[in-house]
Amino acid sequence: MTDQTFTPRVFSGIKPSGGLTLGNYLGAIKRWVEMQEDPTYETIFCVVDMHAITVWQDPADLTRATREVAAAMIASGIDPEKSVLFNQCRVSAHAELGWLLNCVARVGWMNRMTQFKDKAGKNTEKVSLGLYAYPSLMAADILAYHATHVPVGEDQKQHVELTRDIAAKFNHDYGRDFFPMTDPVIEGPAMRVMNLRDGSKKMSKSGESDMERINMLDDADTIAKKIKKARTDPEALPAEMDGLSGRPEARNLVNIYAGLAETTSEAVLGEFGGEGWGKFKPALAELAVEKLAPISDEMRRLLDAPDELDAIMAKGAEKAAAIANPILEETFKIMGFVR
Ligand code: AQP
Repeated sequence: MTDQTFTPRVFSGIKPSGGLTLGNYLGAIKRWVEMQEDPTYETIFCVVDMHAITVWQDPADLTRATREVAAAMIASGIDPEKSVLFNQCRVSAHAELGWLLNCVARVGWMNRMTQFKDKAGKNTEKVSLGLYAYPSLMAADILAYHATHVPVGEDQKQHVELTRDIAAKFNHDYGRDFFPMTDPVIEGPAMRVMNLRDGSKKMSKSGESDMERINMLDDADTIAKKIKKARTDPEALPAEMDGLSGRPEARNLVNIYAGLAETTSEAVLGEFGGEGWGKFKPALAELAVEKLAPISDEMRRLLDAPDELDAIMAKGAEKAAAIANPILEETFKIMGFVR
Protein backbone atom coordinates (compact mmCIF):
# COMPACT_ATOMS: atom_id res chain seq x y z
CA MET A 1 0.00 0.00 0.00
CA THR A 2 1.12 3.57 -0.63
CA ASP A 3 0.73 5.84 2.33
CA GLN A 4 -1.36 8.87 1.69
CA THR A 5 -1.81 11.84 4.02
CA PHE A 6 -5.25 13.36 4.04
CA THR A 7 -6.10 17.04 4.45
CA PRO A 8 -8.28 17.47 7.59
CA ARG A 9 -11.58 17.92 5.85
CA VAL A 10 -15.08 18.05 7.29
CA PHE A 11 -18.14 16.89 5.36
CA SER A 12 -21.69 16.74 6.64
CA GLY A 13 -25.22 17.12 5.30
CA ILE A 14 -28.90 17.42 6.06
CA LYS A 15 -31.81 15.89 4.13
CA PRO A 16 -34.46 18.34 2.93
CA SER A 17 -37.25 16.01 4.06
CA GLY A 18 -39.32 18.55 6.00
CA GLY A 19 -38.90 21.53 8.29
CA LEU A 20 -35.66 21.54 10.27
CA THR A 21 -35.82 20.79 13.99
CA LEU A 22 -33.92 21.78 17.08
CA GLY A 23 -32.29 18.32 16.79
CA ASN A 24 -30.80 19.25 13.42
CA TYR A 25 -29.61 22.55 14.88
CA LEU A 26 -27.99 21.24 18.09
CA GLY A 27 -26.87 17.87 16.73
CA ALA A 28 -25.48 19.22 13.47
CA ILE A 29 -25.56 22.83 12.21
CA LYS A 30 -24.44 24.58 15.40
CA ARG A 31 -21.37 22.36 15.60
CA TRP A 32 -20.61 22.80 11.91
CA VAL A 33 -20.28 26.53 12.49
CA GLU A 34 -17.71 25.85 15.24
CA MET A 35 -15.72 23.58 12.91
CA GLN A 36 -15.88 26.16 10.12
CA GLU A 37 -14.18 28.65 12.44
CA ASP A 38 -11.41 26.17 13.33
CA PRO A 39 -8.50 26.77 10.92
CA THR A 40 -7.54 23.08 11.16
CA TYR A 41 -10.32 22.09 8.78
CA GLU A 42 -11.65 22.64 5.29
CA THR A 43 -15.43 22.45 5.64
CA ILE A 44 -18.00 21.16 3.15
CA PHE A 45 -21.74 21.21 3.93
CA CYS A 46 -24.37 19.69 1.71
CA VAL A 47 -28.13 19.73 1.36
CA VAL A 48 -28.46 16.00 0.67
CA ASP A 49 -31.53 16.21 -1.56
CA MET A 50 -31.00 12.77 -3.11
CA HIS A 51 -31.31 11.20 0.33
CA ALA A 52 -34.63 12.96 0.88
CA ILE A 53 -36.33 11.02 -1.95
CA THR A 54 -35.69 7.66 -0.28
CA VAL A 55 -39.19 8.33 1.03
CA TRP A 56 -41.87 10.10 -1.02
CA GLN A 57 -41.37 13.85 -1.39
CA ASP A 58 -43.90 16.08 -3.05
CA PRO A 59 -41.83 17.98 -5.69
CA ALA A 60 -42.88 21.45 -4.48
CA ASP A 61 -42.09 20.45 -0.89
CA LEU A 62 -38.65 19.16 -1.91
CA THR A 63 -37.86 22.48 -3.61
CA ARG A 64 -38.99 24.47 -0.58
CA ALA A 65 -37.22 22.22 1.94
CA THR A 66 -33.96 22.34 -0.06
CA ARG A 67 -33.94 26.12 0.18
CA GLU A 68 -34.95 25.97 3.85
CA VAL A 69 -31.95 23.80 4.71
CA ALA A 70 -29.58 26.14 2.86
CA ALA A 71 -31.20 29.15 4.57
CA ALA A 72 -30.88 27.49 8.00
CA MET A 73 -27.20 26.82 7.47
CA ILE A 74 -26.47 30.39 6.36
CA ALA A 75 -28.66 31.97 9.06
CA SER A 76 -26.87 29.88 11.70
CA GLY A 77 -23.46 31.09 10.57
CA ILE A 78 -22.27 28.86 7.72
CA ASP A 79 -20.46 31.32 5.46
CA PRO A 80 -20.42 30.26 1.79
CA GLU A 81 -17.10 32.07 1.40
CA LYS A 82 -15.48 30.02 4.19
CA SER A 83 -17.26 26.69 3.66
CA VAL A 84 -18.40 24.90 0.53
CA LEU A 85 -22.22 24.92 0.68
CA PHE A 86 -24.21 23.22 -2.07
CA ASN A 87 -26.96 20.73 -2.83
CA GLN A 88 -26.05 17.16 -3.65
CA CYS A 89 -27.91 16.63 -6.94
CA ARG A 90 -25.74 19.27 -8.60
CA VAL A 91 -22.55 17.20 -8.17
CA SER A 92 -22.94 13.94 -10.07
CA ALA A 93 -19.86 12.43 -8.38
CA HIS A 94 -22.10 11.53 -5.41
CA ALA A 95 -24.37 9.28 -7.48
CA GLU A 96 -21.50 7.84 -9.53
CA LEU A 97 -19.33 6.98 -6.54
CA GLY A 98 -22.50 5.78 -4.77
CA TRP A 99 -22.91 3.10 -7.44
CA LEU A 100 -19.27 2.03 -7.23
CA LEU A 101 -19.58 1.73 -3.44
CA ASN A 102 -22.84 -0.24 -3.74
CA CYS A 103 -20.63 -2.87 -5.32
CA VAL A 104 -18.18 -2.75 -2.40
CA ALA A 105 -20.70 -2.71 0.48
CA ARG A 106 -22.07 -6.10 1.55
CA VAL A 107 -25.77 -6.87 1.99
CA GLY A 108 -25.04 -8.28 5.45
CA TRP A 109 -23.65 -4.88 6.51
CA MET A 110 -26.75 -3.10 5.25
CA ASN A 111 -28.98 -5.54 7.11
CA ARG A 112 -27.49 -4.35 10.39
CA MET A 113 -28.41 -0.68 9.88
CA THR A 114 -30.81 0.22 12.66
CA GLN A 115 -32.10 3.36 10.94
CA PHE A 116 -33.40 1.27 8.05
CA LYS A 117 -35.16 -1.02 10.49
CA ASP A 118 -36.67 1.97 12.33
CA LYS A 119 -37.80 3.74 9.17
CA ALA A 120 -39.04 0.65 7.33
CA GLY A 121 -40.74 -0.85 10.38
CA LYS A 122 -42.83 -3.85 9.36
CA ASN A 123 -42.99 -2.55 5.83
CA THR A 124 -39.61 -3.81 4.56
CA GLU A 125 -41.03 -5.20 1.29
CA LYS A 126 -42.72 -1.94 0.28
CA VAL A 127 -40.10 0.71 1.05
CA SER A 128 -37.82 1.98 -1.71
CA LEU A 129 -34.58 0.27 -2.61
CA GLY A 130 -33.02 3.70 -2.07
CA LEU A 131 -33.93 3.66 1.63
CA TYR A 132 -32.00 0.41 1.98
CA ALA A 133 -29.01 1.64 -0.03
CA TYR A 134 -28.99 5.11 1.62
CA PRO A 135 -25.91 4.41 3.81
CA SER A 136 -23.73 3.55 0.82
CA LEU A 137 -24.71 6.82 -0.89
CA MET A 138 -23.82 8.52 2.40
CA ALA A 139 -20.44 6.79 2.28
CA ALA A 140 -19.98 8.19 -1.23
CA ASP A 141 -20.92 11.69 -0.03
CA ILE A 142 -18.13 11.49 2.53
CA LEU A 143 -15.50 9.60 0.53
CA ALA A 144 -15.92 11.69 -2.65
CA TYR A 145 -14.18 14.44 -0.67
CA HIS A 146 -11.75 12.20 1.23
CA ALA A 147 -13.41 13.73 4.29
CA THR A 148 -11.60 12.90 7.50
CA HIS A 149 -14.20 14.18 9.99
CA VAL A 150 -17.98 13.95 9.91
CA PRO A 151 -19.84 15.87 12.64
CA VAL A 152 -23.18 14.13 13.15
CA GLY A 153 -25.77 13.43 15.80
CA GLU A 154 -25.67 10.10 17.65
CA ASP A 155 -28.27 8.62 15.24
CA GLN A 156 -25.83 8.75 12.32
CA LYS A 157 -22.86 7.13 14.07
CA GLN A 158 -23.57 3.69 12.64
CA HIS A 159 -23.62 5.06 9.08
CA VAL A 160 -20.21 6.71 9.52
CA GLU A 161 -18.86 3.42 10.88
CA LEU A 162 -20.22 1.70 7.78
CA THR A 163 -18.38 4.31 5.68
CA ARG A 164 -15.16 3.19 7.36
CA ASP A 165 -15.95 -0.47 6.59
CA ILE A 166 -16.59 0.37 2.94
CA ALA A 167 -13.39 2.45 2.70
CA ALA A 168 -11.34 -0.30 4.36
CA LYS A 169 -12.70 -2.98 2.03
CA PHE A 170 -12.02 -0.84 -1.04
CA ASN A 171 -8.47 -0.10 0.13
CA HIS A 172 -7.89 -3.78 0.89
CA ASP A 173 -9.44 -5.12 -2.34
CA TYR A 174 -7.46 -2.75 -4.57
CA GLY A 175 -4.26 -2.74 -2.48
CA ARG A 176 -4.23 1.04 -2.12
CA ASP A 177 -4.47 3.36 0.86
CA PHE A 178 -6.86 5.50 -1.15
CA PHE A 179 -9.85 6.33 1.06
CA PRO A 180 -9.38 7.75 4.59
CA MET A 181 -10.77 6.17 7.74
CA THR A 182 -13.28 8.92 8.49
CA ASP A 183 -13.99 9.80 12.13
CA PRO A 184 -17.50 10.56 13.32
CA VAL A 185 -17.41 13.67 15.54
CA ILE A 186 -20.10 13.32 18.20
CA GLU A 187 -19.46 15.73 21.05
CA GLY A 188 -21.64 17.78 23.35
CA PRO A 189 -24.71 17.42 25.54
CA ALA A 190 -27.36 17.43 22.80
CA MET A 191 -26.19 14.77 20.35
CA ARG A 192 -29.52 12.97 20.57
CA VAL A 193 -32.36 15.42 21.03
CA MET A 194 -35.49 13.46 21.88
CA ASN A 195 -39.14 13.84 21.03
CA LEU A 196 -40.90 16.25 23.44
CA ARG A 197 -43.83 13.87 23.97
CA ASP A 198 -41.88 10.61 24.22
CA GLY A 199 -38.33 10.68 25.53
CA SER A 200 -37.55 7.26 24.06
CA LYS A 201 -37.88 8.52 20.46
CA LYS A 202 -35.63 10.88 18.52
CA MET A 203 -36.92 14.33 17.60
CA SER A 204 -37.44 14.05 13.82
CA LYS A 205 -38.61 16.31 11.02
CA SER A 206 -41.08 13.70 9.91
CA GLY A 207 -42.48 12.68 13.31
CA GLU A 208 -46.27 12.45 13.41
CA SER A 209 -47.18 15.41 15.60
CA ASP A 210 -45.81 18.93 15.38
CA MET A 211 -46.01 19.15 19.19
CA GLU A 212 -43.23 16.58 19.52
CA ARG A 213 -40.58 18.80 17.95
CA ILE A 214 -39.35 22.38 17.93
CA ASN A 215 -38.94 23.61 14.38
CA MET A 216 -36.26 26.14 13.56
CA LEU A 217 -38.99 28.31 12.02
CA ASP A 218 -41.37 28.15 15.00
CA ASP A 219 -42.29 31.55 16.45
CA ALA A 220 -41.74 32.48 20.11
CA ASP A 221 -45.30 31.64 21.22
CA THR A 222 -45.20 28.23 19.57
CA ILE A 223 -41.84 27.38 21.14
CA ALA A 224 -43.11 28.41 24.59
CA LYS A 225 -46.31 26.40 24.12
CA LYS A 226 -44.46 23.26 23.02
CA ILE A 227 -42.02 23.41 25.94
CA LYS A 228 -44.86 24.04 28.39
CA LYS A 229 -46.68 20.97 27.08
CA ALA A 230 -43.55 18.79 26.85
CA ARG A 231 -43.96 15.58 28.80
CA THR A 232 -42.15 15.47 32.14
CA ASP A 233 -42.57 13.68 35.45
CA PRO A 234 -43.77 14.89 38.85
CA GLU A 235 -40.33 14.99 40.45
CA ALA A 236 -38.17 18.09 40.81
CA LEU A 237 -34.87 18.39 38.94
CA PRO A 238 -32.06 16.52 40.67
CA ALA A 239 -28.77 18.12 41.64
CA GLU A 240 -26.70 15.32 40.04
CA MET A 241 -26.84 13.49 36.69
CA ASP A 242 -27.57 10.16 38.43
CA GLY A 243 -30.93 11.58 39.42
CA LEU A 244 -31.93 11.69 35.74
CA SER A 245 -31.62 7.96 35.19
CA GLY A 246 -34.93 6.40 34.19
CA ARG A 247 -36.28 9.89 33.46
CA PRO A 248 -35.73 10.27 29.68
CA GLU A 249 -37.98 13.31 29.24
CA ALA A 250 -36.33 15.19 32.11
CA ARG A 251 -32.88 14.29 30.82
CA ASN A 252 -33.81 15.50 27.34
CA LEU A 253 -34.93 18.95 28.51
CA VAL A 254 -31.78 19.34 30.60
CA ASN A 255 -29.60 18.33 27.63
CA ILE A 256 -31.43 20.76 25.35
CA TYR A 257 -30.86 23.56 27.85
CA ALA A 258 -27.17 22.67 28.05
CA GLY A 259 -26.84 22.54 24.23
CA LEU A 260 -28.46 25.94 23.80
CA ALA A 261 -26.58 27.54 26.70
CA GLU A 262 -23.27 26.03 25.51
CA THR A 263 -22.63 24.46 28.87
CA THR A 264 -22.78 20.95 30.36
CA SER A 265 -25.83 19.13 31.67
CA GLU A 266 -24.06 18.92 35.05
CA ALA A 267 -23.81 22.71 35.16
CA VAL A 268 -27.52 23.03 34.31
CA LEU A 269 -28.37 20.76 37.24
CA GLY A 270 -26.00 22.78 39.40
CA GLU A 271 -28.19 25.80 38.63
CA PHE A 272 -31.65 24.20 38.64
CA GLY A 273 -31.26 21.17 40.96
CA GLY A 274 -34.17 21.06 43.41
CA GLU A 275 -36.37 23.31 41.24
CA GLY A 276 -39.66 22.14 39.76
CA TRP A 277 -40.77 22.29 36.13
CA GLY A 278 -42.71 25.49 36.80
CA LYS A 279 -39.39 27.27 37.05
CA PHE A 280 -37.31 25.25 34.57
CA LYS A 281 -39.67 25.16 31.59
CA PRO A 282 -40.15 28.95 31.30
CA ALA A 283 -36.36 29.40 31.60
CA LEU A 284 -35.82 26.85 28.83
CA ALA A 285 -38.47 28.48 26.63
CA GLU A 286 -36.86 31.88 27.10
CA LEU A 287 -33.43 30.51 26.23
CA ALA A 288 -34.72 28.65 23.16
CA VAL A 289 -36.44 31.79 21.85
CA GLU A 290 -33.38 33.92 22.55
CA LYS A 291 -31.17 31.54 20.53
CA LEU A 292 -33.56 30.58 17.74
CA ALA A 293 -35.40 33.85 17.02
CA PRO A 294 -32.47 35.65 15.34
CA ILE A 295 -31.84 32.54 13.21
CA SER A 296 -35.46 32.10 12.17
CA ASP A 297 -35.78 35.82 11.34
CA GLU A 298 -32.74 35.57 9.05
CA MET A 299 -34.05 32.31 7.53
CA ARG A 300 -37.32 34.03 6.60
CA ARG A 301 -35.40 36.91 5.01
CA LEU A 302 -33.27 34.48 2.97
CA LEU A 303 -36.30 32.42 1.93
CA ASP A 304 -37.84 35.57 0.45
CA ALA A 305 -34.94 35.61 -2.04
CA PRO A 306 -34.87 32.04 -3.40
CA ASP A 307 -32.82 33.06 -6.46
CA GLU A 308 -30.01 34.19 -4.19
CA LEU A 309 -30.08 30.91 -2.27
CA ASP A 310 -30.05 28.95 -5.54
CA ALA A 311 -27.09 30.97 -6.81
CA ILE A 312 -25.15 30.32 -3.57
CA MET A 313 -25.79 26.56 -3.89
CA ALA A 314 -24.82 26.58 -7.59
CA LYS A 315 -21.54 28.35 -6.86
CA GLY A 316 -20.85 25.96 -3.98
CA ALA A 317 -21.51 23.00 -6.28
CA GLU A 318 -18.78 24.18 -8.66
CA LYS A 319 -16.30 24.24 -5.78
CA ALA A 320 -17.51 20.84 -4.54
CA ALA A 321 -17.19 19.26 -7.98
CA ALA A 322 -13.64 20.59 -8.30
CA ILE A 323 -12.72 18.50 -5.23
CA ALA A 324 -14.89 15.43 -5.86
CA ASN A 325 -14.38 14.87 -9.58
CA PRO A 326 -10.62 14.11 -9.44
CA ILE A 327 -11.22 11.70 -6.53
CA LEU A 328 -13.99 9.98 -8.50
CA GLU A 329 -11.76 9.81 -11.58
CA GLU A 330 -8.96 8.21 -9.57
CA THR A 331 -11.45 5.71 -8.12
CA PHE A 332 -12.50 4.69 -11.65
CA LYS A 333 -8.84 4.38 -12.62
CA ILE A 334 -7.95 2.23 -9.60
CA MET A 335 -10.88 -0.07 -10.43
CA GLY A 336 -9.75 -0.46 -14.04
CA PHE A 337 -12.46 1.45 -15.89
CA VAL A 338 -11.58 2.73 -19.36
CA ARG A 339 -12.50 6.44 -19.35
N1 AQP B 1 -32.91 14.53 17.18
C1 AQP B 1 -31.66 14.75 16.80
N2 AQP B 1 -30.68 14.95 17.72
C2 AQP B 1 -29.40 15.20 17.35
N3 AQP B 1 -29.02 15.27 16.05
C3 AQP B 1 -29.95 15.08 15.11
N4 AQP B 1 -29.90 15.09 13.77
C4 AQP B 1 -31.13 14.85 13.26
N5 AQP B 1 -32.02 14.69 14.25
C5 AQP B 1 -31.31 14.82 15.42
C6 AQP B 1 -28.67 15.31 13.02
O1 AQP B 1 -28.94 16.22 11.98
C7 AQP B 1 -28.12 15.87 10.85
C8 AQP B 1 -28.98 15.78 9.62
O2 AQP B 1 -29.90 14.73 9.75
P1 AQP B 1 -30.93 14.47 8.58
O3 AQP B 1 -32.03 15.43 8.70
O4 AQP B 1 -30.25 14.45 7.30
O5 AQP B 1 -31.39 13.01 8.85
P2 AQP B 1 -32.11 12.36 10.05
O6 AQP B 1 -31.14 12.12 11.15
O7 AQP B 1 -32.85 11.17 9.51
O8 AQP B 1 -33.15 13.47 10.52
P3 AQP B 1 -34.67 13.38 10.77
O9 AQP B 1 -35.08 14.70 11.31
O10 AQP B 1 -34.99 12.16 11.60
O11 AQP B 1 -35.25 13.25 9.33
P4 AQP B 1 -36.49 12.45 8.81
O12 AQP B 1 -37.54 12.54 9.86
O13 AQP B 1 -36.89 13.12 7.56
O14 AQP B 1 -36.00 11.07 8.55
C9 AQP B 1 -27.43 14.56 11.19
O15 AQP B 1 -26.11 14.84 11.60
C10 AQP B 1 -28.23 14.02 12.33
O16 AQP B 1 -27.45 13.23 13.19
